[in-house]
Amino acid sequence: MKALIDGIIRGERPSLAKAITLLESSLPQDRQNAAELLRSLPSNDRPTLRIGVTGVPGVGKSTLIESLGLSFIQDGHKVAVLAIDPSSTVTGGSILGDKTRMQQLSQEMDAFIRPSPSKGTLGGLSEHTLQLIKLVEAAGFDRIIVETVGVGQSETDVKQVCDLVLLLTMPTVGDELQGVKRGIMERVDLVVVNKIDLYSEKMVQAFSQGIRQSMHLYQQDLPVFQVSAESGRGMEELVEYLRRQEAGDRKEADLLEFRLRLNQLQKELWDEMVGGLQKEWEEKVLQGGMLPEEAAWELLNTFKQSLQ
Ligand SMILES: Nc1nc2c(ncn2[C@@H]2O[C@H](COP(=O)(O)OP(=O)(O)OP(=O)(O)O)[C@@H](O)[C@H]2O)c(=O)[nH]1
Ligand SMILES: [Mg+2]
Repeated sequence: MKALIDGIIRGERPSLAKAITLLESSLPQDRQNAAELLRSLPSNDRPTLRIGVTGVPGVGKSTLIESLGLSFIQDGHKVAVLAIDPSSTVTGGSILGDKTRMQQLSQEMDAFIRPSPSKGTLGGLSEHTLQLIKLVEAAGFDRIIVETVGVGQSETDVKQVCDLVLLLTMPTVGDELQGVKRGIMERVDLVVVNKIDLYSEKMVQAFSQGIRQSMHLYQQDLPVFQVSAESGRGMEELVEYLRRQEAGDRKEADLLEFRLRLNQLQKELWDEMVGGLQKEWEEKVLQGGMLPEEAAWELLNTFKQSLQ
């Protein structure tokens, strides 16, 4: 364990990979080691910035993140990208799509890209996202970008663990404003209009104006940027803005972590308890000495007596 932690602190990839496997494993022994690992990770004293990027599928999140990531690396930062992949909920595994899409970034020494399955327990975030963030921060990554598809509650979760949430959108035909709804707007910190290379200047301005107007309805005044993540147009202004941002209050993240740990602990306790007991009592039933109902009652009574 000590060797693993030292490896992580030195930012060594094999150690990081090993730790992630541990965090994502469901074997009881691994769960115990994962818990110990999380407990022993030193908290990072270098300031880190966690940026959540949310938006509907295909709006250009990965393309934007690649461009942002490369700029951060040029500034001397180490960049970790955690892509929450909702499609993998069905298959149970992560697709590698994003890794291949962020081709340039994934070749950088100072970048770490991790597609992460969304387990569904916390809406958009995988139950291990926060733990992953802590892990990469301990490994010296100081710009953490979390990619999530903006559906339903997911922004809420991103907001809980990130310092800054960026809503990515693009001009739409007609007057439907993608993602600009109450609830969502309340949980984002800046709006970025992407793919401006595909639309006329007039359309882009009208769309951005629409966003500003609906923000006013909710008494909000968030910065709105217009970019083409693909061609790089407008990216410099966005990067400049992000350079000035600092980590915010992380109370919510701490609370969430506490809740996660509690959940995990309860589950482990329960599994351990029920697992052991179940076996013993199942045998009594299977050997024909008892009916299942009798076994259940006797088990309950034994338990009650033990409390007295
Ligand atoms: N023309 C144009 N195309 C873009 C721009 N940004 C992204 N794209 C294209 O849009 C498509 C989707 O981009 P992605 O970055 O994969 O989008 P995403 O939001 O990460 O998609 P999911 O991960 O599937 O949710 C790709 O074909 C990109 O090349 C842009 O600024 N202009
Ligand atoms: Mg993507």
